[in-house]
Amino acid sequence: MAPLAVDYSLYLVTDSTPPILGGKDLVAVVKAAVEGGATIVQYRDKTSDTAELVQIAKELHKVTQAVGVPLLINDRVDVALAAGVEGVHVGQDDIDLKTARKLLGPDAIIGVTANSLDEALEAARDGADYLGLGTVYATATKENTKSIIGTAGVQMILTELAKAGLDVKTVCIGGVNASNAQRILYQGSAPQKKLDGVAVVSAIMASNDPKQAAAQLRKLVSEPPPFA
Ligand code: TZP
Ligand code: MG
Repeated sequence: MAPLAVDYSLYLVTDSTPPILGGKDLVAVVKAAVEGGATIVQYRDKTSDTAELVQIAKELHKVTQAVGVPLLINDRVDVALAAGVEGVHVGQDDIDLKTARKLLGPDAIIGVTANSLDEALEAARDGADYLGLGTVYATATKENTKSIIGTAGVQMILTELAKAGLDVKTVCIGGVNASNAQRILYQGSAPQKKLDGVAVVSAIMASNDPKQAAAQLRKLVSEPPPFA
């Protein structure tokens, strides 16, 4: 299991594609984001080749290590091992969780995408450190998202995980931004956070001021919404 101290509250997932990153520099954006308040980072890159992935992951790791923020790699256990980062995030079509754990060891942070209750229960039982629940809201950032589960779907999965006595961290992803982050995180019944964090791509990566965007989101996820 991952170290207890992992803070999932503002989880940044990177995107290097022009519609999101624009002409900005990936490493500079991640540096600004972690300085602004992102608490954990996933390097997600579906286009670079393996050598490039390892090279970029090492550059990102320098930036995240400087502020004590964990770096995970999307999909690729081999890249995570080569770059010496803290963990991976795998989807349902990637390497299975048990194999990833065997390769990375007990201290690695391993997260799994869960789109349904069954996927969430299985990943939690198999020892995922956290679940990425979603897609919460429709988003232009990822094509072919399996299904939109909404906050009701997230709430249902959280309730069933608790009933099953499964202690796993949770974040949700898909269409999260400064206008809805608090509501999603606290699910309308503050002061208790219902999820451990929110994961965002465009809300930070597409911003012209990623440091400020991260700082604003961090502030929002760190306090209950005023209507609660
Ligand atoms: N997985 C489910 S939705 C998504 C991923 C990687 C993209 C979320 O992007 P955004 O810009 O935060 O809506
Ligand atoms: Mg994947």
